[in-house]
Amino acid sequence: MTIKASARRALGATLAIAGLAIGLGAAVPAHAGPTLDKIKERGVIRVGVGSQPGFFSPDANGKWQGFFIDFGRALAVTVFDDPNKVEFTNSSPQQRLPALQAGQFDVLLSGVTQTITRSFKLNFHFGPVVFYDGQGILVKKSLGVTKASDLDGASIGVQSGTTGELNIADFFKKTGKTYKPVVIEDTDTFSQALLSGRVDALTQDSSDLGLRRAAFPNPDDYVLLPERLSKEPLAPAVLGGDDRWLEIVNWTVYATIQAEEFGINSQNVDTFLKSDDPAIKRFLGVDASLGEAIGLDPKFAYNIVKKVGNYGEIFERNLGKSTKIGFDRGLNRLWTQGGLIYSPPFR
Ligand SMILES: N[C@@H](CCC(=O)N[C@@H](CS)C(=O)NCC(=O)O)C(=O)O
Repeated sequence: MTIKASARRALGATLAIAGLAIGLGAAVPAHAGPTLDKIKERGVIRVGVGSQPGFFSPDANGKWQGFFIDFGRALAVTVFDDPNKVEFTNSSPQQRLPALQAGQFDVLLSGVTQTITRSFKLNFHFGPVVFYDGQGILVKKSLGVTKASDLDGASIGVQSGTTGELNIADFFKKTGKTYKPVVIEDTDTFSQALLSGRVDALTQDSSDLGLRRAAFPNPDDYVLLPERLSKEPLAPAVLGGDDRWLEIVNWTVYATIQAEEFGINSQNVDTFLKSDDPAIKRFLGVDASLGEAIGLDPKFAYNIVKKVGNYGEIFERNLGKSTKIGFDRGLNRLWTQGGLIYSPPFR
């Protein structure tokens, strides 16, 4: 046997094995992952949330509404093509992290800040940031304080189990002034503490404070001080150890963002089904190759946009200028418009 012939034979064998592997790869369904298996068996996704109207709250009919709720519904569309196959449970900031660790939730969509401690000590993995926030301080106007660095000796309510506890302590260490922390777990008691005069101020994610202020009987008696004490990137949190579930959460959020980047929304999505743009064809599943490759319904992004909407619609409907909350998009604008909201490519 010549060297050439044996090399040719070896190459042939390699190609045959490679061909077999490719063939097998195409025939074997993508591995579902333990969380997805459990969810499919149960028939519903379990999501831990809070209770601030605008972010998450049941409406008069008991149906959950809000910015974070819509991402839970989008996840239910990815998994079941049904935005209602999701169960929301209110849990305090103190209780929700241990509850995720204990497996009571498949995901937290409760304004959880991504931090290194939560990644390493709690074994949480975070999906894409859905809301870039920062910690603020809400004071009674009658206190006469216009900036946080003027606060001295004030009693400040802080919610237990939140990043707010450390941030406010850090802040006063830096200013060299004093404050009296009043640590409160229950979210209604927290608001009540300011309304009743038990504390001079509340500190929390500024979005949370904005939502509370909007719900107060006399919002104009309270002012959100201009400083932001911290970075609070709010992201979905899942328990580490199930990459596939994390990727489903990731790409569900990205689908809402990518749709906004393409200018596709719940009202016009059907007109885009006729688009000649290959990227849009892949995104909407008109070209099914992408969905087949990732083991999801090729139309999962189409279904999300059609049934829940794109990121901008989710923001505007729950928090935007047309609502009584009236938040600016701010950092939560698309990257193409000066914000930080960005989707990796669907290819
Ligand atoms: N982002 C902070 C605070 C979490 C938090 O308190 N989130 C707010 C929503 S942004 C909340 O749950 N508020 C109480 C509630 O809605 O029940 C953290 O991760 O520790």
